[in-house]
Amino acid sequence: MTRRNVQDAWSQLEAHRARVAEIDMRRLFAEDPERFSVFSLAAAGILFDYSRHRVTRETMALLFDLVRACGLRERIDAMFRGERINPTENRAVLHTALRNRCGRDVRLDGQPVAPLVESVLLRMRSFVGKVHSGEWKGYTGRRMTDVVNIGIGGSDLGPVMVSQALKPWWQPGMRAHFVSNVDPSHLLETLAGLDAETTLFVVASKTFTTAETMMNAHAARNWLLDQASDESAVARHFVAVSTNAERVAAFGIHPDNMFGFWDWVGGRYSVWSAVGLPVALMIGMDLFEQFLDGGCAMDEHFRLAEFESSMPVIMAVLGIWYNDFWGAETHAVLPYDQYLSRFPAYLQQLDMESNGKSVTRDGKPVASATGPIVWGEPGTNGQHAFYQLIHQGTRIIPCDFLMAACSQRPLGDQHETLLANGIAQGQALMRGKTHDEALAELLAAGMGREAAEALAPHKVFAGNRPSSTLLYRELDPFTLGSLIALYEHKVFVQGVVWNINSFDQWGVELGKQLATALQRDLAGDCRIQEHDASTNGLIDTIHALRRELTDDQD
Ligand code: G6Q
Repeated sequence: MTRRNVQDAWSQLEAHRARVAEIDMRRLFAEDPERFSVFSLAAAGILFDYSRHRVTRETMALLFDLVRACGLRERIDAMFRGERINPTENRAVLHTALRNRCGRDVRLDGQPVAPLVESVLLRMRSFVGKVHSGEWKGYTGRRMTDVVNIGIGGSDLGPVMVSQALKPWWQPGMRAHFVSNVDPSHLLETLAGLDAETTLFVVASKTFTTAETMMNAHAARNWLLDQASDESAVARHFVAVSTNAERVAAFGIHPDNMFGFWDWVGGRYSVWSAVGLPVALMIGMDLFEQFLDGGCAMDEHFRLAEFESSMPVIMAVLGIWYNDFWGAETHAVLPYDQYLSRFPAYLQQLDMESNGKSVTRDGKPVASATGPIVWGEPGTNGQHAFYQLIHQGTRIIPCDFLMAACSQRPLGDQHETLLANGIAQGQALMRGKTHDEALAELLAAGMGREAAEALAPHKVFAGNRPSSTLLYRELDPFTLGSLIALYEHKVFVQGVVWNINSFDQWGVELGKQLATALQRDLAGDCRIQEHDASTNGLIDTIHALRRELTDDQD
């Protein structure tokens, strides 16, 4: 990468953006009946349709020039080779090695990584097999039926999302629960429905120091011991997933019950590691490995495809196009697939924690807008809520529609209705409805001219609003793995273009530090004066409200 080349490519795009200011997707479709085949591609079980975007062949060519100028090929190779591409934490970024199912020779500091990964997968297989066969027994000799994952952030969002997405594949009689929030109601509401004799806790924490997870894990341990009355029960009911063996042992979990991973696996990229244990406990190891296979298939596509036919690269550059050249601030992820209902939340962490940065890799202020605000909800629900703004609001909001051709749970025509709605939304965003069309519709429906003219402006849809559609046969483990890897690589490519470190997350630190300090003040009852007026005022009010409640109860 040279700064001049990047600047040239950027300037070319700015000039092009000015030339295509009036670009009109309706016209592009009318002029080119082949637009779908030109602007779509399939890889690793996913069809990606990007024909409904404000792009021409020239736009795409200039965007590919930009990623070339940014040295994308070298950066992809560096990541897969295990170079320390996370400089602020001095770490390699090798989540791809966790799903390296095609035997690439991946080394870290000269040592092969595959044997480490393989040994943990084998231990997971043995453990999962014992739980499913009933060989693994609780303190009263009963088999485990309920798995409670205790973790937060990257040690929660991946397992939650993937477990939920693969629910049709759950082993009969097994149920998964997830506790993340330090709000005690999360743990207590979860435990309320559970039987300690058949509940297995998975404490997932890379560091094993995260306050929320440790507090919940200790409380869960007490809950178990209240019923089991014997410390030895902990070994039957608690396992850990961590990189920190010492802390796990100090908690009282035997090393045999710990599943390790490594500092080269970032939290939000860790569902492929032992952090995926709750998923494996739900669907079994064979299917968990199919999930890894799907991730690997997308990795191979990303590693080997030309940029012009690389799905992650195309997704990434489209995001750059709207984010940096059209002023889009958000990106909506809209699964027409109820099993993906937690996918937007998962992507929020993946994308916003990775690319929510304002300094470059060498610590200088960035020159352009970086990561978008990612949000979304499943369709069709969103249509009855916030789609109004996407269609008729003043902002440009690129959308991803995700949908399965085949339902896991068919019921009458409902899946057809779901798909028809998903496709129609992309069509409506692209086509819009002109004033003339709106007026003609109203007149045809019998409305008088004056009333129709008054109403017509409210019925106009500007259209020309961009969306991609991701279509797959069904949401099986392989496809889900491929889908997640696709978004991971999209985020990576965008980070390369913005020249930021997508793999650290220092922005979460300050709040944690301050919370630790405030906890002491909250616990006391003294008037607080040492903070800013807002903080003092809030803490004093909490004290006063608590006094009020106590007085009322007395
Ligand atoms: C993810 C972040 C963060 C992390 C949590 C939990 O990339 O690092 O979300 O996963 O803070 O951390 P532990 O796994 O160490 O408890």
